[in-house]
Amino acid sequence: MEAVAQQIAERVRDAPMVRIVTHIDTDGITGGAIASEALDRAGIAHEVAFVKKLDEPVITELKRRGTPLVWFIDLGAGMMHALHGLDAVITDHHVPTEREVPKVLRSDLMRFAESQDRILMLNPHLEGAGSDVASGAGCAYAVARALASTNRDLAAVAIVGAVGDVQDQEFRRLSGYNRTILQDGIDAGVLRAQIDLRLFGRETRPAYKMLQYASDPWIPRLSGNEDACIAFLLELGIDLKVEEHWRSWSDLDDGEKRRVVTALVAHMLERGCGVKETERLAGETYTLIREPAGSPTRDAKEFGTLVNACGRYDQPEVGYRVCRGDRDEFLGQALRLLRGHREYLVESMDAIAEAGINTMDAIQYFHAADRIRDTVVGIAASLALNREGAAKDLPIIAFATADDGIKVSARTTRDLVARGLDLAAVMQEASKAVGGFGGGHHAAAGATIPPGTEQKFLEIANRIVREQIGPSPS
Ligand SMILES: [Mn+2]
Repeated sequence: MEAVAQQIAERVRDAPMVRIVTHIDTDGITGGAIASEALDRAGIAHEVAFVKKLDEPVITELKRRGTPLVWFIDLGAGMMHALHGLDAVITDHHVPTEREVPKVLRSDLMRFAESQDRILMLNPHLEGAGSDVASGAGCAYAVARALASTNRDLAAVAIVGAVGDVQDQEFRRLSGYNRTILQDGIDAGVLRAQIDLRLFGRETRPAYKMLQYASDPWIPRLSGNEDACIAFLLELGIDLKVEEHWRSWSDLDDGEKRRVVTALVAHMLERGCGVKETERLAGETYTLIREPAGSPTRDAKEFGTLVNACGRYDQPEVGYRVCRGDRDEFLGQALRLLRGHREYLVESMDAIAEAGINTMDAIQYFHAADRIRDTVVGIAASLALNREGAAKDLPIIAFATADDGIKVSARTTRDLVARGLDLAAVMQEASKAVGGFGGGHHAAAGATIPPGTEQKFLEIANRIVREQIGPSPS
């Protein structure tokens, strides 16, 4: 790994000018911040550009500009075939589209390949590893680390990128190269990893709110029920408030936390939750220990959500500035964007209620048209699926209008994935059939399709889902 990153670092060090091109999600923004910080520290001239996706027009423009070296982060792997003629390095963890990766030079945890052009790529897939062993930010961090060992403090932001890409979700802890990054961060005194409740909002939400918004796992009678959450904690003798301050989960002492976790486990098991589901309450959590207690940048998951809100509303630079250390103007702006995002989600739920959720025999769907922006429709679909009273036995498919067609987002539960549902395959196949493209993960996937093909797309998706999961057990 180190040797691989070293070669990219040398390439970067020799360049008179580097153009960083990165994605607008948390992973891309954190990766851009790591790369830029490392280049600044090394005195290497560079610029940072954020793109929603890397497509032909973006690549054509990069070629036209003739920048000495382009550094792609969290993207590029899917466009290898279109990059000929560019001088570029790629730190990405997406599946490379070009199968015949030209000349593999090294075998390590990750491999580094050199194509006929001067394109170097660092990507876990070249080693047969999955996407989850490192994020785009993590791959960028590897290069930063190779530029100077003193860049280990950047591990904190790299972990925010990994968590932002939910790489800790499946196993409730990070794995692969992410663990090397984590250890670097611990050694550098910027990170702490500990087993704790995994629910969102450990630092900034009142503890009862954290329970109320629990969705992974869903806690029967508590999720979505404010009064029940307050009563639950009061019965355990937890003080909810100290003077005017609502205590967050991080404000509770170890004894209080133990009491709550023990009671939550019993609560879930008594209400028929499986052991596997109940276990999801706890997992490894990541704290940026140099950030002040109670701040939105202290917990990696909360930090990631903050940064993501910036990208979703076309302000990736704001999140980027926060990642670069701004705790003043840009943090304020980022918090406003996050608040706006939460309000937008509430409005999105209203838009879904108005549009209505329709049902086919194997799927459910809604069409938000231009009422929900394409960068948010996926979360809106998740929320609609996780709402009290929602039908969880069918995957949900959502449509929204985008610049380049109709954006499709699909979400489902872990239960259906366990029964064989693979939404990535559904999105890929159904979109291809109507002249679009798509992919993603088993439980969360997306596509872009030409306007007017929605009905045909739905029919095909419905058929594939039926084939994957078979007849309903009921
Ligand atoms: Mn990523």
